[in-house]
Amino acid sequence: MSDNITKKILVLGSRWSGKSLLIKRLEDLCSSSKITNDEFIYTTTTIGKTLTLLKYKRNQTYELHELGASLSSLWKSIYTKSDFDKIIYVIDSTQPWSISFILEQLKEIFEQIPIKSKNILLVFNKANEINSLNKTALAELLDLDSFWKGEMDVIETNARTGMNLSALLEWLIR
Ligand SMILES: Nc1nc2c(ncn2[C@@H]2O[C@H](COP(=O)(O)OP(=O)(O)OP(=O)(O)O)[C@@H](O)[C@H]2O)c(=O)[nH]1
Ligand SMILES: [Mg+2]
Repeated sequence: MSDNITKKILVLGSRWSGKSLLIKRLEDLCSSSKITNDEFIYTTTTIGKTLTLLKYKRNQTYELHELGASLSSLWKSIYTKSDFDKIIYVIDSTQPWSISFILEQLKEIFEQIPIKSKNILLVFNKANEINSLNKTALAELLDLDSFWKGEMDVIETNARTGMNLSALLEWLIR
């Protein structure tokens, strides 16, 4: 008999970066009733925190705790109260002007949450949109190589088209 595994995942990131849509996509990927590609999935701004349980195979449960960006001033009081196995930080690739703020936020999170950088995933969402920056350009703007010595994983996704969603799920379950 195999042991049941439950992992707690914190999902953070800038406003409208696509956290809720990515979570819905992951839920769909793990369920048997698949959303068709042309089906539009609606999300609304997350106020406070949402918890989504992702069931993978028969014995694995992933608790996805999304903290909405509209109340980011309260994040610290929420995330310092619990322990998390992994963090997914979602960045909107079409908004390079918000990168300096994101960098400051990431440094703060890293100082306040005791977690190894290999358990943090940066998701460059809205990739392949007409006005998006690519992975190389965003990694440079975020100074990833010198600040985190390239230890943090990065995945480019598009929650609308479903691009790289399986790579995101693989990172989660590994
Ligand atoms: N074009 C495009 N739109 C996206 C993508 N991902 C999300 N969106 C859209 O961006 C908007 C915000 O998405 P949400 O998932 O609600 O964003 P969020 O990060 O949860 O936002 P908060 O809860 O306010 O922090 C919605 O209109 C989504 O449909 C993407 O990859 N491409
Ligand atoms: Mg949301």
